[in-house]
This record gives sequence, structure tokens and C-alpha cells, in this order.
Amino acid sequence: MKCRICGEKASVNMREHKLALCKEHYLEWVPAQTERSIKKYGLFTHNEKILVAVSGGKDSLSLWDILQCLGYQVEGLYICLGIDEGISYSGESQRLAEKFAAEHNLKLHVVNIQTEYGATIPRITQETHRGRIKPCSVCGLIKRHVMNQITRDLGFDVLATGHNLDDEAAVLFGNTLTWAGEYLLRQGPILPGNPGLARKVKPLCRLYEREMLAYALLRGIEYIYEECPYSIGSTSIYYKELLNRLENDRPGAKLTYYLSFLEARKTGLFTEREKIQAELHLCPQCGQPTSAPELCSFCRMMERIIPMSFSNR
Ligand code: Q46
Ligand code: ZN
Ligand code: ZN
Repeated sequence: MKCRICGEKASVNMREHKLALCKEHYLEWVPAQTERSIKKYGLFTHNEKILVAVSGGKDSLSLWDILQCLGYQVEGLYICLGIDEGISYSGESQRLAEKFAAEHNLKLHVVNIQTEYGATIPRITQETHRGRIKPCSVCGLIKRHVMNQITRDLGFDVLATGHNLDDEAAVLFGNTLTWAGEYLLRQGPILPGNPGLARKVKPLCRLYEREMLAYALLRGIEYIYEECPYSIGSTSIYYKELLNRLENDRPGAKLTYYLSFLEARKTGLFTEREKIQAELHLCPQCGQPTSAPELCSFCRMMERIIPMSFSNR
């Protein structure tokens, strides 16, 4: 297999695009694709300040790398969740995020959940649900809250996350299984900002997970190989496996699935739902928008479990 551009030996073969590229041209192709999404969906401009949420994994570190190569004003945010599970997951991912920042002379902001709220994610889950559920719903809620708060408090224009096409297609698949209208309405490369809510963007949403893996490896980015231990056996991994089987038989199916969804929504598939969407108001405690009658779900949860440390904030 030869590189389509220079004819040298190809390093990456993308059946989904009927395209093979050598290392040099692949490392140009990925940032060019990312820039294309940034422009196409109007995610942000060179005048804006971008905060990238980094987990220490290949996608978020590669996103940070790509955005700084493209000349954007970008800093990182690492949230230490306090997840150990025998593999020191949080410790190792924080080490790699800090190493990347130091090597590239980039600024990384670190928020430690234990320090901020007095307990780690597993501990908070234990307290709120007595261990009956996995920490993911609690973790997701807290991460969204912290990311939004830091983006606003530090004066960033936009929060960028490293979700790739496989992530987005799996979420879309889950949402279409139940036709979850409200979620389908909000899913996409950009969630515009509201009063109290920072703009959120996903510049890698058109890039396959294996394309991001190839990018991280060819760029020599050191990332955490282990997935979060709590993600094992999750429905999203199951959906990804199903979609991979489809993709294997029909290369490009995942991309078509996601892009046709975006197109269908743009041309009015969810217009009725948009009209009846519930009004949001600002949570009296933290000031972030919520559809709950009083306090937002984050503040309600935190008040229940750690009233002391929380009321001091
Ligand atoms: S970090 Fe948190 Fe994920 Fe781990 S506990 Fe679940 S939500 S799986 S992206
Ligand atoms: Zn080439
Ligand atoms: Zn709140």
C-alpha cells in the first residue's frame, strides 16, 4: 500500500475513506481534518481562548496537540477523580497529562475532586447511592459541573473535549434506541453557550477512534492505555462493539450514520421538539442553568452528602 500523496510506503490505511497515507502526510491530514470540522461547524476562532478537558487518554492529549499545532490559544484542564482500583488510574493519567503539558510548554489546570469536595468519585457514589450503582452517572454529573465552572471562572470562551466519531456514534445509537428526543436535539459538534453555560465543542467528532490511535502513536504521544476501570462492561462499550461489526462489513457506515443524523436535524427533523423544550433557569446555589425546579441536580447531590464542606464554598 502506497501513500496517495507521495507514493512512499503508507503507514495508515483508511478503508473508510479509501485513502492510505505515509507517516508525514498522515500527521498533516489529521490536523487538516480537525481544522475542517472547526470551520464547518463554527466551533471557535483563533481569537478565542480554548480550554481542553484532558483525561490523559489518547484522544484528549491528541486534541490538545492538534489545536496547539494549528496555532489556537489553548490550555488544558485535568480533573482528578480519585479513581484507583488497583491500577492507580487517576494518578497515572494525571502524571501523563502533566508530562505532556511540561514537554510542550503548555498550561495545565488541575482540579482535585477530593480536595474540592472532600471525597473522591467512588466515595461520593458510595455515599449517594450506597454502592448500588456504578460511579459513572455521579462522575459524569460532577465532571460536567466542574468543566463548566472552570471554563467560565477562568474566562475561557469555549470548552473542547476529545470525543471521537466512535464515541459520538455510540451515544447516538443509544439515543436512537429509545428516541430520546431531548438528547438527540442537543447532541452534536457544538453546544452553544447560554447564560451560565459555556459553549462546548467536539473538534474530533468526524475522526474514527483508530485514526486517533494512529495519530497518537505516530506523534509519539504517551497516553494512558487503560480505560477507566468503571467503564468495563458499560453499555457504551457494547454499542461500540456492535457498530464496529457494522463498520467492518461496510467501511464508512459509522461516519455516514453520524453525518446523516446531523444533516437530518439541520433540515428540521426535531423542529417540533425544539419549540417545546423546557425553559432553563439558573440554579440559585451555583448559577449554572438547570431544568430542575430549584437547585440543580449537582447542588442537590452535593448538599445531601457533604453539607459541611459544600456550604463553605
Ligand atoms: S471516568 Fe467517570 Fe468515565 Fe470512569 S467513572 Fe465512568 S464516567 S468511566 S468517561
Ligand atoms: Zn506521503
Ligand atoms: Zn447548582
